[in-house]
Amino acid sequence: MDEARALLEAAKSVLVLTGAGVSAESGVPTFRGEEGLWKSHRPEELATPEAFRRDPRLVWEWYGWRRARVAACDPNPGHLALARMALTRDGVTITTQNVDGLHEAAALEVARELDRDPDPALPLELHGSLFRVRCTGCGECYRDREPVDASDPETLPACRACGGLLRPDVVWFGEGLPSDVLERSLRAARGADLCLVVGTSALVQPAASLPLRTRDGGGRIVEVNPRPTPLSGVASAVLRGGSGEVLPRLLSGAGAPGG
Ligand code: BJW
Ligand code: ZN
Repeated sequence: MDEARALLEAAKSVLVLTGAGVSAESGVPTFRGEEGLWKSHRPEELATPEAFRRDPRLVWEWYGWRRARVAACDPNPGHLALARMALTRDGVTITTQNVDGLHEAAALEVARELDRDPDPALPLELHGSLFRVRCTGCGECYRDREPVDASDPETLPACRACGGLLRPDVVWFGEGLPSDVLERSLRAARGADLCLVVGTSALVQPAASLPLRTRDGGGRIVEVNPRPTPLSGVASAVLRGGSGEVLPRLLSGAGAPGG
């Protein structure tokens, strides 16, 4: 903890990379591991464009269920501590693999409390959002939090512009990440003195290689995760524990400008 704090205090620019584990203490299931979402659903059945083409009803059933579950969750002390850091010191970028919107909710909550603009704490969403849809016909993309009726192919969400079938605006296996978001994340990773990696198994590319960009540029890596990952061996400090408990301790007093 002392080593991690010192690295954080010395850093002028910090990239925070988060994964499903940062939302675990909010009640959002992770993907892999004992309680993971993949336990009951094989990824190749549900999180690929082929699966959606084959059975859009099944895929929407899963996403509808996840939307409803996430909509009932709130940011936890880990999200709030990250948002507070991003709003009270310069040079912090949060980039997330999560599609649950909880970093954004935390940014809005802390910005309101501090009477600031939430922008510096809004995350770059590498894998899209559960609460955005994209039309498979005309490409229109918009925010949408409506409950999904996936009981029948006829009731699936339809585009307000052309009536075409909508899909969740998330990134499935084999699809490219949104290029602007990826580009900004890569730039932030290359320029960071410190990459704080929180709650990701670091198995899914290209997100998992962002911390290595920081290291290749001479920066350091700090990991927060109860379990080892492929990044643990290259991290300068590893904090084993849940991020809802570890981050508030790590980041208390991290509001001072870096340097
Ligand atoms: C806690 C905790 C607590 C628990 N506190 N922590 C290079 C090499 C090999 C393969 C590839 C490669 N490049 C691309 C690939 C293929 C593929 C890939 O990476 N495959 C690997 C699995 C081998 N990548 C892709 O296909 C990507 N696309 C791509 O690269 O396209 C290239 C291209 C270019 C040009 C044209 C076309 C293509 C896309 C990847 C998309 C991933 N999508 C998903 C689904 C998103 C939508 C949805 O949510 O449904 O994203 S998969 C899923 O995994 C989801 C997650 O964001 C992602 C990462 O998971 P994450 O967040 O790490 O969660 P878990 O569950 O794995 O881990 C949780 C962690 O939390 C654990 O470590 C716990 O210990 C910890 N934890 N409690 C802190 N309280
Ligand atoms: Zn359309």
